Amino acid sequence: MGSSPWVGIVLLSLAFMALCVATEVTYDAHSLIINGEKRIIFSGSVHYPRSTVEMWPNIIQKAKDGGLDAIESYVFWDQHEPIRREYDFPGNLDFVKFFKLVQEAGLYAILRIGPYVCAEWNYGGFPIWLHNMPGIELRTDNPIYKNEMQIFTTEIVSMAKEAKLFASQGGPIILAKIENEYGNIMPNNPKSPKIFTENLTGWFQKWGQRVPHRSAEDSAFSVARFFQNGGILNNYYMYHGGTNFGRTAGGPYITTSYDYDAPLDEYGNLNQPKWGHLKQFHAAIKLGEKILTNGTRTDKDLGNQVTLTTYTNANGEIFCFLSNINNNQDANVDLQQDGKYIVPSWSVTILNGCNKEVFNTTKVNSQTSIMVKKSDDASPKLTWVWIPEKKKDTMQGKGSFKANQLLEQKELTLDVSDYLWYMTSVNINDTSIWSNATLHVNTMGHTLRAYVNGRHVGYKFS
Ligand SMILES: *[C@@H]1O[C@H](CO)[C@@H](O)[C@H](O)[C@H]1NC(C)=O
Ligand SMILES: *[C@@H]1O[C@H](CO)[C@@H](O)[C@H](O)[C@H]1NC(C)=O
Ligand SMILES: *[C@@H]1O[C@H](CO)[C@@H](O)[C@H](O)[C@H]1NC(C)=O
Ligand SMILES: *[C@@H]1O[C@H](CO)[C@@H](O)[C@H](O)[C@H]1NC(C)=O
Ligand SMILES: CC(=O)N[C@H]1CO[C@H](CO)[C@@H](O)[C@@H]1O
Repeated sequence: MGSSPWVGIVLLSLAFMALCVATEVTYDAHSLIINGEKRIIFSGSVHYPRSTVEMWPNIIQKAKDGGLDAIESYVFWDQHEPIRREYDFPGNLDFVKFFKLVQEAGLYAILRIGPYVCAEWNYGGFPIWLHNMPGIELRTDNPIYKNEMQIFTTEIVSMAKEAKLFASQGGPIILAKIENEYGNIMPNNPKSPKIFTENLTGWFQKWGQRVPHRSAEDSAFSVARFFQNGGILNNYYMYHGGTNFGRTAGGPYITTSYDYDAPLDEYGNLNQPKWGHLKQFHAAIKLGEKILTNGTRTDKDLGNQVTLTTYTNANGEIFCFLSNINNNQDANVDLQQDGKYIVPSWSVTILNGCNKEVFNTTKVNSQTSIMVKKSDDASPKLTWVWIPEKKKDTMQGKGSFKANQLLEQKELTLDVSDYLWYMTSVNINDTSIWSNATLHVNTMGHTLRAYVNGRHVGYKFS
């Protein structure tokens, strides 16, 4: 067959390109430019240690099906260097494998190295040995901290480079970020595009508090507002929240579930209608990608908190947003030859060509799923398991000892336990005083429980 060799050559060269070709990532004031194309990027946070390795391909695929272009994750220092200079990347800590799966699914990746990540993670991702280094001051211009930070960051970047994870090496990582939520330095650089790293899909859960919920409509509204205002990359925090395994939950009082009311629930199921509504929203915004990233914007105030935003490019193509941020009045907007629109209160309508309504944030067309939890009689019954506190480790192997003051708890417990018992004895002979005694404890601790003669007499939560 005459044509066979030709087909063979084409396939070979494509495979070669897929393996080796670098992705060029640059930017201007209004866009992220990937291989010369101005792009709008939808990204979602999925933290690899908050699910199992077995769950990763499914979560990543569902994120792609939901219209994401990229997956973002922090790197969790405390997990990777639990003991100083002893690095660990087994099982669901294998971030290289995670990012490779992201690439195999055809998605980009965003790497946020920290080393401080916050993330409702135990001690914000800092290892406890770091806290206990003499003379250290975290997240400041402190030589001890900076040295440790540099060594860890270099380790992570070297691993990513070795695995060819960066876009310049043909890998998926188009953006990388150092530090996190460093409050006093958020300068808005007019030369770089608007990137939102944490538009929240919900909120984290605390013990004893109601389950957080953010509606699909409100999530879509806030992200639509970001694109109306010139945004080009939105990262959902979280797209899949997952689970805080072991002692990884931050404090105080954050639960083991980190479901977050995210588009994918704790177990990786679609959280409908949020997942579907955002998917439709992504598709609507992508219709205007070329114009939004390479056009000029004008805002027209239509009164009563209603705004028409028009993007126009050099070819005269247009793309519009109609927003109504009035939270109790719907608006009737007449755009003359471009049509009449009802813009419900607290909503954004997207108009392709400025005359065709392709999406509005309040109209949820995707199905609502109702999860039914069934007991699985075929499998062995789940039972409660108790794990005793590691008392010996807790006291740095010292068991109990005497002190005449409250102690620095992280240093003493090495964070293997949240608790520390303080015991003292006082002889009070005058029973009239005893019947009305007050216990004063000056402490930064979050929780205090008091016992007198073995009886629980009270507690205080901060
Ligand atoms: C952006 O628009 C200009 C015209 O203003 C055009 O020459 C250029 O090719 C466009 N760039 C991209 C990346 O589409
Ligand atoms: C948006 O909402 C309005 C008012 O509820 C409705 O008339 C319109 O059909 C919706 N548009 C889309 C694209 O869902
Ligand atoms: C309280 O009583 C005990 C024994 O009855 C005695 O040894 C002690 O000195 C008394 N303490 C005070 C403060 O009176
Ligand atoms: C208990 O002590 C407080 C002050 O410490 C005082 O205000 C209160 O009246 C006392 N109550 C009784 C029943 O003695
Ligand atoms: C919860 C949250 O961060 N939402 C923000 C998402 O982006 C829009 C537009 O910038 C903000 O208005 C929201 O507050």
